[in-house]
Amino acid sequence: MQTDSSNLYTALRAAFPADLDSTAIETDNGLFYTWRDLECGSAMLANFLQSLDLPAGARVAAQVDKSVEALMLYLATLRAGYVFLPFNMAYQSAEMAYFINDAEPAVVVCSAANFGWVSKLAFQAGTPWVFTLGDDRTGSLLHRAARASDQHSPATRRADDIAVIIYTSGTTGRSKGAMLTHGNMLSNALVLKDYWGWRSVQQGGDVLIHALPIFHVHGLFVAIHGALINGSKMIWLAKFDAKVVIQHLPRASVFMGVPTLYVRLLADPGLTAGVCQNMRLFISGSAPLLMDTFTAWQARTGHTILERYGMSETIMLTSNPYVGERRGGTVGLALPGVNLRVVNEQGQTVPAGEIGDIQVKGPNVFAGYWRMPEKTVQEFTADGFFKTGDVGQQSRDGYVTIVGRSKDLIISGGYNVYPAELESFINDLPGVAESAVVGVPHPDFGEVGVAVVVPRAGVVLDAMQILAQLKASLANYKVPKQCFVVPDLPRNAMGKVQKSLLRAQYAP
Ligand code: MCA
Ligand code: AMP
Repeated sequence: MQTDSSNLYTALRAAFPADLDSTAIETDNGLFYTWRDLECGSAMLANFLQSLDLPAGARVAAQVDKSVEALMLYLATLRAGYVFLPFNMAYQSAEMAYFINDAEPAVVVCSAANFGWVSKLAFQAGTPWVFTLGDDRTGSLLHRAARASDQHSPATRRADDIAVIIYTSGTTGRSKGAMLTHGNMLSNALVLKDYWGWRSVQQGGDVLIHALPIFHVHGLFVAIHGALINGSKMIWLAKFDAKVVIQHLPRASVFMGVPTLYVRLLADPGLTAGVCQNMRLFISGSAPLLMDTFTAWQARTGHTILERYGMSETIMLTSNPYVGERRGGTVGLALPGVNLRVVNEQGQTVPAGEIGDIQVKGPNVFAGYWRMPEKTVQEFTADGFFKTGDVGQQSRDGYVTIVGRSKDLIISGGYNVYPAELESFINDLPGVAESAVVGVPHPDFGEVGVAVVVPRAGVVLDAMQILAQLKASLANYKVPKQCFVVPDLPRNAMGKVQKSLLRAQYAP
């Protein structure tokens, strides 16, 4: 097959160090993977996927634990020219049923423990192939790929070909699959390579501590593309654990985390300036970093966290500078190539310092929502700007501050929780008249959900039972941390539930 540099894998591969036998990834359970392992392992998986004779544009879905082999599956999907769909392991059957029916993947890869229910859903939806992959190099996927060749030329792909679909829950109704292209991801990775001053192997190289999940933009694209396109080694942690991160900090130079990770690291007395002395850069994003965390980190480690802002639909949009002022409480400046504006309700750009809706345009902005052309049109302005749903302001010197969201969304420990999804589930429970879910501040997760539920006349509801029912059906991080049964919800003159009053009432 012909090679084409628009395939993202080709660009990542071109950045691998000359010494392919040097370590690319060191895991927290003592495994070492070389660059050659990444190249050959992903080649074998790509050859295996291609041997299945999948149709053009076939989707390969993965709901697996974090492992280097799961990363190879992602790289293999890029190489083979198919479309990758990563899913959170926390999703339960109703959530996965929706995604599988909507995306119609040709291949589903799941854990052996979930094979029973995932394969049933997949086969019902018409998926011909279901394989398993464990986090300990077990499972039918590796078994089947073991005899494939370890030589593979990336499939020809254009910059505007879809590489990945990331599902983001909807503020109303159904989850939407954001389609990201090879070009979206490559342009963003190249911008961040320069903007964050990644060091080439000749400059001594960088070492990234990878402690995030790999089914979201942050862990999969920002962190992994960042390391690969700079030929930088990763210290790969299966799960975030503050003690394990601190233990590895002296050998690392870059760390990326959601604010909860910084809060948890600060809570550990082992975090000192000494263990950070070889560190070059701490990056935070996915949720607002509190000023307290920003200043406490500076005081404890001597490092200023660099905060940046992005979305599944756009990858990274803004960043505080690597060289220059990292202004706490802001998400920095629009990245090179990103056209960002703050507009009022009429769609006019507001003067510096005024609050409005953030809209963006650039090579990083996604190609649209999977099979939702009308929704896609709604989310763009007539002149091609994407409406982020974030509300903010931009200072005279370009720094962006996010002050809120026009979308009803709770960001809890870096995961998005959509009140509409929870409310619809709760409203369907027997005896429930209506409900509202709001986000309240939380010292560890930043924000968590609280459910406020009104029973039907004459019904006595048990708040704990409501939470148990949610837990039995939905991903655990979505479950509100508290539930209150009340006689009615506060409404304004238009009859709309006043969530701001509930937030104030139920904040701790
Ligand atoms: C776990 N729990 C949570 C969360 N995580 N509750 C609320 N919010 C959460 N984020 C609950 C579980 O339901 C469980 O409760 C209990 O905590 C323990 O679960 P466990 O999985 O052991 O928790 P953990 O290992 O301590 O996980 C916390 C975490 C994790 C490390 C902060 O949530 C995490 O990795 N967050 C990062 C998410 C991320 O990568 N986001 C990037 C999105 P119970 O026992 O009661 O069930 S990408 C993005 O937003 C963009 C575009 C961007 O800008 O980056
Ligand atoms: P997602 O749907 O997971 O892509 O989440 C994207 C949303 O996360 C954005 O629209 C913002 O609301 C939020 N977000 C990402 N980074 C930051 C940040 N640094 N500060 C505040 N909010 C952020």
